Amino acid sequence: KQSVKLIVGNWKMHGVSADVSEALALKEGLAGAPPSCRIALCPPATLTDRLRRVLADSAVEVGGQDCHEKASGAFTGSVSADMLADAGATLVILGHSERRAAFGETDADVAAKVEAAMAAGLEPIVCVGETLEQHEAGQAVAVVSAQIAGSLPDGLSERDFAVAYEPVWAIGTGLTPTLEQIAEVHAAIRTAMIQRLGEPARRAPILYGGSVKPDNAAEILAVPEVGGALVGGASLKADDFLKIVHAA
Ligand code: G2H
Repeated sequence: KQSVKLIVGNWKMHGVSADVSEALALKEGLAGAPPSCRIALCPPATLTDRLRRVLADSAVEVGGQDCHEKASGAFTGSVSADMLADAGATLVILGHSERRAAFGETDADVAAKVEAAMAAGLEPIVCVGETLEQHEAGQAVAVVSAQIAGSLPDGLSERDFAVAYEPVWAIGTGLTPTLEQIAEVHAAIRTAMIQRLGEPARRAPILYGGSVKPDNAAEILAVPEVGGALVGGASLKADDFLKIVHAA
């Protein structure tokens, strides 16, 4: 095992105060065996502060799932990067395919949000991925390369950040690409990152996301250029998430 993997749980729009018990169980589960990876949970924004308190004396970080591109203002219903940071977040997922598809976020929107995250001192996790139609047309590399070129703002390589490759057709479906496909797309993403930001972009981990489960995590995390995992459904239960953490 080479570098430290980054394992991020994305709770999506799941989680009320009772689910804080899962974060507590995660902390307790890690107490006996300190993990060799970096771990974060990204709950709905309403639980950011609660999880930060519960996880205070553990190594588990808390992150956001999205942020507005402005720090504050008349944007009813939105949450800014500064607000997430104020509530204890250290990272923020940006450009998730559900945001791109359901909320119409473009690469330019994502780049603006990444800049807001950088200004707030949050580490952005920038998501890219092709749809099933694009996958079947053999366009995965072209699609993610274009998303990287458009979604990563200038100056990002001077900061800590991560990219997540999430094939849209693998999200919440139980389907995953072959290990060879993951390796090919991750290598292409690395090339696109370096073309966009230069050599320093080599440091940023590229996470894989899309139906990561306890039984496939170890083989996916062993693929070259897979620097971690972005885990949705399997991050909601501490037992499953712990198994993935221990596979890293
Ligand atoms: C992909 C992933 C988490 P799941 O969206 O970001 O979700 O693991 O449920 O496929």
